Amino acid sequence: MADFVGKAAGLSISRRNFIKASASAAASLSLAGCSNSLSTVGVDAALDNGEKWVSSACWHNCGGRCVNKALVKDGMVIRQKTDDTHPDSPEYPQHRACLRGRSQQQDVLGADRIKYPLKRKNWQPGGGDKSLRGRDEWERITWDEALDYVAAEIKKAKENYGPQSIMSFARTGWTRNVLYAYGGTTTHWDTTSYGSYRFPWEKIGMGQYDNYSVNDRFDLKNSDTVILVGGNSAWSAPGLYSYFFLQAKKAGAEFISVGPNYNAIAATLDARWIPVHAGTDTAFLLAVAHTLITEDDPVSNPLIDWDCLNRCTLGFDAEHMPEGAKLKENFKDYVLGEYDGVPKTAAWASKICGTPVEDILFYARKIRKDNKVAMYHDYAPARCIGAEDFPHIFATIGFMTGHMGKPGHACGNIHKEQVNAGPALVKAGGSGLPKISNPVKDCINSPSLWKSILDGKYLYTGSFQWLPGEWKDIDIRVLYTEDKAVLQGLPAMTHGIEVHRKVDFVVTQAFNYNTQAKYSDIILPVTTQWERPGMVMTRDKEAVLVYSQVIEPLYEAKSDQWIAVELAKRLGIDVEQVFPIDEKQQFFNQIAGCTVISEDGKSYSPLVTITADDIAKWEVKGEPQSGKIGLQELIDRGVYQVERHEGDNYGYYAYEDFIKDPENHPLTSPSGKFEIYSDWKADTLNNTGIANMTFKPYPSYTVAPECYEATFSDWENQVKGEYPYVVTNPHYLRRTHCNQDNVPWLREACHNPVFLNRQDAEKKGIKTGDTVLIWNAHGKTLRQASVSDTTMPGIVELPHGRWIDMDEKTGIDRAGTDNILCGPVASNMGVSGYNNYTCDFKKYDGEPLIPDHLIPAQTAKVL
Ligand SMILES: Nc1nc2c(c(=O)[nH]1)N[C@H]1C(S)=C(S)[C@@H](COP(=O)(O)OP(=O)(O)OC[C@H]3O[C@@H](n4cnc5c(=O)[nH]c(N)nc54)[C@H](O)[C@@H]3O)O[C@H]1N2
Ligand SMILES: Nc1nc2c(c(=O)[nH]1)N[C@H]1C(S)=C(S)[C@@H](COP(=O)(O)OP(=O)(O)OC[C@H]3O[C@@H](n4cnc5c(=O)[nH]c(N)nc54)[C@H](O)[C@@H]3O)O[C@H]1N2
Ligand code: SF4
Ligand SMILES: [Mo]
Repeated sequence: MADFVGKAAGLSISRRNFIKASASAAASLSLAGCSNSLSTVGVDAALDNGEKWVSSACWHNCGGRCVNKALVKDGMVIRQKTDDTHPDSPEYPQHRACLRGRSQQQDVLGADRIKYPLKRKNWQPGGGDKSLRGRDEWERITWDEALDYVAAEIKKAKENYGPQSIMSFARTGWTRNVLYAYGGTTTHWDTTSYGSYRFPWEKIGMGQYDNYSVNDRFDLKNSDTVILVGGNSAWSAPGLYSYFFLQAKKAGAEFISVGPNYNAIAATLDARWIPVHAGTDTAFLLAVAHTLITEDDPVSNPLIDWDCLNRCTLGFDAEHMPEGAKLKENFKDYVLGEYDGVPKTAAWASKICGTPVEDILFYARKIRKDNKVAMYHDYAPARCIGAEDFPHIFATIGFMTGHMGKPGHACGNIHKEQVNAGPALVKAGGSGLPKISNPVKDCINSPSLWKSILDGKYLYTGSFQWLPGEWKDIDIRVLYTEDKAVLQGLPAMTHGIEVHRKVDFVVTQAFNYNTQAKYSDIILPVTTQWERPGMVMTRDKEAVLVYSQVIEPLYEAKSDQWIAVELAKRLGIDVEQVFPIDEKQQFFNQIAGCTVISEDGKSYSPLVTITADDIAKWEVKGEPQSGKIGLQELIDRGVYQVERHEGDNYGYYAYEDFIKDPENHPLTSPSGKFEIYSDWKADTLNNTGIANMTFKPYPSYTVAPECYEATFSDWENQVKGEYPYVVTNPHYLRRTHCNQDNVPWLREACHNPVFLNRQDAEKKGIKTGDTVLIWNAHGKTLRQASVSDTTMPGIVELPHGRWIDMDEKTGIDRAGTDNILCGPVASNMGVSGYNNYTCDFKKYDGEPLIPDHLIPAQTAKVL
């Protein structure tokens, strides 16, 4: 198999053409789906002998799910393409891949693939020289040796210190299931994508994260105004989401973008920019509420939808308080300053959020009840320390102005594909594997995870339960990482590295030499999804993707499940209990279980026609069934998509029934209404002990431990402190988190600078291209500057996910790694402050950085 990669070097896409194409895509919109130039269907008519297009997975956690195909000849990939299964149209759009999907071949066939099981040179059972983790050399070992070592270390930890001394990190969790069956492991809980939306907001009547809180995509064009509060779909949700916005733009909608930068989607849609410091949206929206309350006149200037507010909510004013409220306070009087003497005026908010007063007034007047407005947010504003009340105030504003439940009006989240909200029209089947539960209850909140392990104690608040905090001892001995990037992806990486050099044993399953692998003792090489039987993934609500095996496993790589099974055998676990069926059967079950909605929009029936011959050919267990597409046709197409048309039965308006008739269609809160006042919320947040902030039962403004206000040493007199800038971590076009960071084409197309505001940079004599040192109390990192006016003054945008490159002598990371600077700081809900931690920066006087694409790929040095 070794010459596979040599052969693949002759891929027929030229690097120059790829870079040219993807750089211009990045500059304009970054997503293939928005250009109509690629609407040719059936371009592969003239395939050479032996060539075959195979539907190839793009499986990372980006939010998109696109059609990617690999042209395979003699077992080798020679080209990629995207969706040409049908002509493109707004009603029935193609699912075109972005630049990352189209470069997947460079990830799968990368120089950094782990070829064999590896053992760190200075590792000995028990740890060896642990300080060399992350900088040691590697020795090739056999699979038997590797698995025996891993099993022995796990057994030792469990026997000597209990199963809670093993910490497992996994997304899918095949090996984790084995470890659960073996006695369990400590885990962590992380608000990740959702920030403060991870809270059970359904208890006050809101949908929780990733619910369908807005309308079907066909309704977008009915809005006159579309507001995006912290969303940049052009980078962070490639695929159809931006394409849907373009349809609304064509239909005449005006766009407004609220956030700390004028981002790519705002520019594409020619949106009006309302600048808001990161982490201060709650203050901004409180001032919007103040403006609505003080300017509203039901007759001469109707801004507020009093009918909606009075029928559907509790806690807005003294006349609509919930029974038994502990605090005799209501939202309206708080906003007017009745309790603290501070009216939450536009001038008050402007000092906090940096938004000009006239922009706040403009926003409030624009969302008046009679305008057709869709107010959307992605979760970036919720991924801030102290963003606890952002979801509550966002929905409160929606109910105040009545923008929900009817055509053209919406208020809610549009994370990933959720801008096309409503129940899925086509669904994937389950794999048929059993769920294994974890007997160990220890579960640590992410921001404090590494520090807790170093300290040997942590604050237990349950797993996403926000229980009253209780300190517990913890003694972690083994770190087992599967398909998560915890060292790279969690806050406080400096502590993370210390932890990785402290524990007895670190093992990682990895296909490339990523950060987790680098800081391990044993690396178990896994196959990528291109080397496995296949998988079904869902896309937006209109499609399922079916990916097939593209190539044979490279080198000695094995699937995660194979590893899990082998480990189970060594740990004495009954394999049948954890993996009663093999990977091919699991793939088959996912396909056979796909269901599709009927044209009346009511019932679901099997999607795929499966014959007795198919079952025999696949050598799986199953029953013949009839559906809308044959098994082989589905495999060949790689996608099944429900065709939409205006007036079809798949429309959806969030909150429609509730707004029309709240008594008979109650929300999920105890009162059945949307609770602007909730004692449960305040009590839960105020008792976690994670931080000492005090929250009110209604949305209010609170100052967080690290945030914009913390950039001042004297807030009253506006004197800046030691770390005068706020950092945000945009999810960057070049990567999905840390995935594909090493792909040469992507590195050349997207340079991964730190984005700085022009005035801020000029004050420090920094120009675009200069190497900049960025630092704070948690660490130091370097990046090349990109200076412009699209970043607000006071904001430093450091793209998320760059693989660490720590200079051990200086303690400076040369990669611009976000979590070197993002520290172990959280507010009461345990939200990671990915978008509002503080820093300072200056022009670096050491050796300047060279562009990432000129740096050789990070590979394991095998002796
Ligand atoms: N500072 C900062 N930190 C952040 C964020 C931020 O904005 N700022 N964003 C946060 C968010 S929103 C999220 S969702 C998280 C994401 O955090 P993670 O989910 O941990 O991030 P990924 O980079 O997707 O990690 C996936 C890892 O699994 C590996 N992998 C992929 N496929 C396979 C496979 O089949 N088998 C095995 N064994 N390994 C595989 C990849 O190589 C990669 O190392 O990061 C969070 N971290
Ligand atoms: N290319 C790429 N796509 C991805 C990912 C990736 O890593 N790379 N990750 C995927 C995942 S798991 C996630 S969670 C999503 C994340 O998706 P998003 O939350 O949309 O991603 P971000 O890029 O962090 O932020 C979007 C915009 O919000 C702005 N913003 C940041 N902080 C604030 C704030 O406090 N208030 C306001 N109003 N705006 C703010 C940012 O400046 C940015 O322009 O992306 C998904 N898609
Ligand atoms: S990275 Fe995401 S958006 Fe890009 S092709 Fe893959 S699935 Fe689609
Ligand atoms: Mo995320």
